[in-house]
Amino acid sequence: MKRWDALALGSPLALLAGGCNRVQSVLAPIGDQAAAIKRVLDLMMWICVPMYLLVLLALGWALWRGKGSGANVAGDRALSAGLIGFVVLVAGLLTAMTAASYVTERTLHAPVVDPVNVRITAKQWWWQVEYLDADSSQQTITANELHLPVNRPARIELRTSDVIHSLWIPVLNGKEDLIPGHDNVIVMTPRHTGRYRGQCAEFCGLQHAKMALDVQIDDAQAFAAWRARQAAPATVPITPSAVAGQRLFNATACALCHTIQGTSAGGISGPDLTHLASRRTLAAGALPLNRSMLAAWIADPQRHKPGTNMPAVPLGQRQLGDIVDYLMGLH
Ligand code: HEC
Ligand SMILES: [Cu+2]
Repeated sequence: MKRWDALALGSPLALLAGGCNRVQSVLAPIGDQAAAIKRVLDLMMWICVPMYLLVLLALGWALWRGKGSGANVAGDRALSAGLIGFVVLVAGLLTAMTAASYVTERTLHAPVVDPVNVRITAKQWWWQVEYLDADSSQQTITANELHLPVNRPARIELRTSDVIHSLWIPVLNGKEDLIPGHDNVIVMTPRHTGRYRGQCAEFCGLQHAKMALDVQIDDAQAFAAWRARQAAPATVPITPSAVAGQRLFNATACALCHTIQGTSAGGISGPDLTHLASRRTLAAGALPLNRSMLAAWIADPQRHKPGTNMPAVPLGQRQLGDIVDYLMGLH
């Protein structure tokens, strides 16, 4: 069945993709823009693969013919005519590919109606994701995860606060750079729900490879519910250990780098942790988010992501446990 699906996609390459995972594949687009890019790829494959074979055949024929006796005037004349035809064919096909690529580029940048407005700021080495809204109480901020509703365009402003990065969510669109002092915009219109993955596609330093983005496409209802949860202030801790954890968080260096909305923690050099426990990954996809991984991360960030801009803050076992209790309660 998979094989037939792949064939139906119409690309020789899609056959190969049949067996690969589809979370982060240009060959299995789930958005309008990525689908448009893939159509150009398909066209180029359908033109270039046969042309390549044709050239190889011609080469084989020339080698085989070269072994025979010398000139054959009538044959040479047919050969010239054939060559002229071939040149015209090549020029025509190249023009068709250029035109297709131009038209696709235009559609990728076509204006959109009623988009979800998001701003992604790349940092060494994580993504800050803001949901923009005319109503400032609905403006929310998260990190390393992008939630979008299906069948509605998202207009994403791209910024960076340090070096050049590049956002690449292959199932949704091509790459777009995030350049210091120059805002870019990328549009993505997802057509399928599910969990996908993006990553930084421009070498940006030590942990460039661990700069992933967890992408979740939901139906409109689930997306609205997620937005509403994100707009709520942080859960107030109740268990004694979580209460102690919050006190510690605010008393140590954590609060200097991290914001937790509705508390005195207001640092901005690290990811916003207001709804940390609702995420699925830690440190831009470097680790899955669960209790033990969170404890391991806080105890020694450099071990899991060498070079990361989060230092290890000295904590006793008990204190670490309290902070983890507090953070795991922030849904
Ligand atoms: C000097 C600033 C700084 C201090 C101090 C700091 N952090 Fe961080 N923290 C960061 C940065 C930067 C990142 C992003 C790291 C990355 O992904 O490369 C981060 C990431 C995290 C994450 C993962 C967030 C996510 O979205 O995946 C958690 C959880 C976290 N820090 C908790 C803490 C706790 C708890 C403390 C105190 C014990 C602390 N941090 C102290 C800067 C800091
Ligand atoms: Cu990067």
